[in-house]
Amino acid sequence: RSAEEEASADRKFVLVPVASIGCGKTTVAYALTNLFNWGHRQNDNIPSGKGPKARKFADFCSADLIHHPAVIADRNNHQKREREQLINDISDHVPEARFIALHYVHYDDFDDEALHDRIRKATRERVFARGDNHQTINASSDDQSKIIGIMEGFMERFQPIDREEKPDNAFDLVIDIDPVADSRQNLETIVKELHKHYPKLVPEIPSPEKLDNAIRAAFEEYRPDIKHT
Ligand code: IDP
Repeated sequence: RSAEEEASADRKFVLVPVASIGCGKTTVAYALTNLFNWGHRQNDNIPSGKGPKARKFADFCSADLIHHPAVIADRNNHQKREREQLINDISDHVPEARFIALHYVHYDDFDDEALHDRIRKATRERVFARGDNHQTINASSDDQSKIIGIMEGFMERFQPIDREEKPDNAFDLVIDIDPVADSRQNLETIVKELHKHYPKLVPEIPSPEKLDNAIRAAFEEYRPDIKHT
């Protein structure tokens, strides 16, 4: 293909959060969808049933790319094997897809334990404030220690992005974001980075008022579609 064809080719983007529970993934995903009308797939909304759930999740993401330039693959993707599965399964259907990581940084090469404590504090506070407004975690009725246990599991299994090695070297771009920061701030970081690297996808940075409104609407809309018992 000529350089011109390459430049005008339809690009398809998959935004891949890499996170633990309570980092604000779904809130930011709603806000991005409000701003840009992209696809948004929530792993927690896929009923378990016949066939592997991970494959179904990837297939739904691929399907969204038929009508949207971008989709947010909303699950924790905190392990390399999950990222590899997602990238491989979507690429099978959408070979031109480009992958962008929304990396909620859990390791900073400085004092990881102190960082983990800050993340624990912030995410627990958010999850317990969320109460039962979630598909699988009922923070006000379930035993607190059980929920803390589930959240710890994600923290312990978390594998940071390694840009040099497979599978993370398949990411076109890695956007580092702060799990402890407000979702409003993280939204702005993401939008600015996307605008800088993909001006066709994000032709202009929305005004501060638009970013505020998108986050406010995300908090209001935040109601799980289905509830697992
Ligand atoms: P997750 O998808 O990463 O698990 P969310 O469900 O988006 O995280 O957020 C967890 C809870 O924290 C939700 O109740 C959400 O409304 C709340 N939350 C998200 N971002 C913020 C924030 O910036 N400040 C306060 N609460 C927030």
